[in-house]
Amino acid sequence: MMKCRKLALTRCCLSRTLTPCRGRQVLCLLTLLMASVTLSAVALRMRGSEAPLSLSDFLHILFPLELAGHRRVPPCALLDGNDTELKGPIDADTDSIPSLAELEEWLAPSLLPGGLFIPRNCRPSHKIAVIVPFRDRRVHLKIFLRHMHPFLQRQNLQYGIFIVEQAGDGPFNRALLMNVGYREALLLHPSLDCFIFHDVDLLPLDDRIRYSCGGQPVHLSANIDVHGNKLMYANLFGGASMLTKAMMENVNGFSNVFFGWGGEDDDMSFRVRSHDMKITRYNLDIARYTMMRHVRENKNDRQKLLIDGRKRIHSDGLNSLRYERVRLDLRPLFTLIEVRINQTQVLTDQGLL
Ligand code: UD2
Ligand code: MN
Repeated sequence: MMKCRKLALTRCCLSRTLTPCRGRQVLCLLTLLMASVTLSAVALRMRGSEAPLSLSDFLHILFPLELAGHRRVPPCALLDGNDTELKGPIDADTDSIPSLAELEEWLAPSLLPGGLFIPRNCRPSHKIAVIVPFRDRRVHLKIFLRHMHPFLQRQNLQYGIFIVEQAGDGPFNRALLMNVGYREALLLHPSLDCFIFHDVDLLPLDDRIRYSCGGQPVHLSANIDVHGNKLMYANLFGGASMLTKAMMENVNGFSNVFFGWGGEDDDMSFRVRSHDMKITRYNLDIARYTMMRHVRENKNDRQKLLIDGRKRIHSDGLNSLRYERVRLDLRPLFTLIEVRINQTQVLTDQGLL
């Protein structure tokens, strides 16, 4: 019989007997465990989607398996202001617009399909999803990807970028798209545990802004140039913010009923603060962001939705999320999730129509 040593580990585990694996049984068992996690993910995925699984879906689901190769490396060092890798203030190029092809040629070799990154030299403490609500901002998206991939990789993070695009031309619903991103990213990668909800037009300007969850929710984009480099108001939670999976579950995610501009960030701010959590921030001299130019959306009166929202927390959110997924694509630099939202249905569900 061929020696297991000469076989790939997985083939070894799947061969008729484990005996020849000798000292490698533990590794074999670990691999089998990872395989079973993957199969559960496949099962979950099949239940959660209308479309049949494609090859790209399978590749996506293999993401957690990649972790098996990282068992023996040391944990990634906590990066702080003193780390030589992190230089403090950084520039952002918002003037030149790259083509997607040149970005892919430059960035894709370090990424897995779907824009996933796994550090090679250390075991990351979190698995992070950067969720970006999106529609009609292609120029911003290209500049965002050019800035964010190197930024996140300098922090040695395991991450994926998930672009959640709203189909059609109905009123944009940023918060519902965040819930979709959270749900779909977890279906693809059940081991994700830290979620960063990020506007596509915001670029961090300091390497010390760590994109890694802690014990409290973090409002990242505290100091934005177009907002006069000051925190606009104490409870602000819009722009870029970060929550663990447990925190998201605790507050039932975002509200789904905020169609059109504004209010959804304040509703989320209330959700976390009313669940014994405290919004934290980096110092203003670190939490610096630039916002790319865009036309201002029309403001809406959100007073009533916000006040009533306080009663809706546990009936309006992840547990009432409804959407139709029209596309799931593994692009080289990001995972694209396109969804159609039925505004009438969402509002009727909450007794708002
Ligand atoms: C502020 C908040 C934002 C959100 C919004 C109100 C900050 C820095 N930003 O952003 O988080 O609370 O107010 O809803 O506090 N988007 C598209 N296509 C659209 C419209 C929006 O892709 O047609 C996405 C995109 O990621 C954008 C984000 O939604 O960055 C927020 O929309 P915005 O940039 O138009 O709103 P803004 O800057 O007033
Ligand atoms: Mn904006």
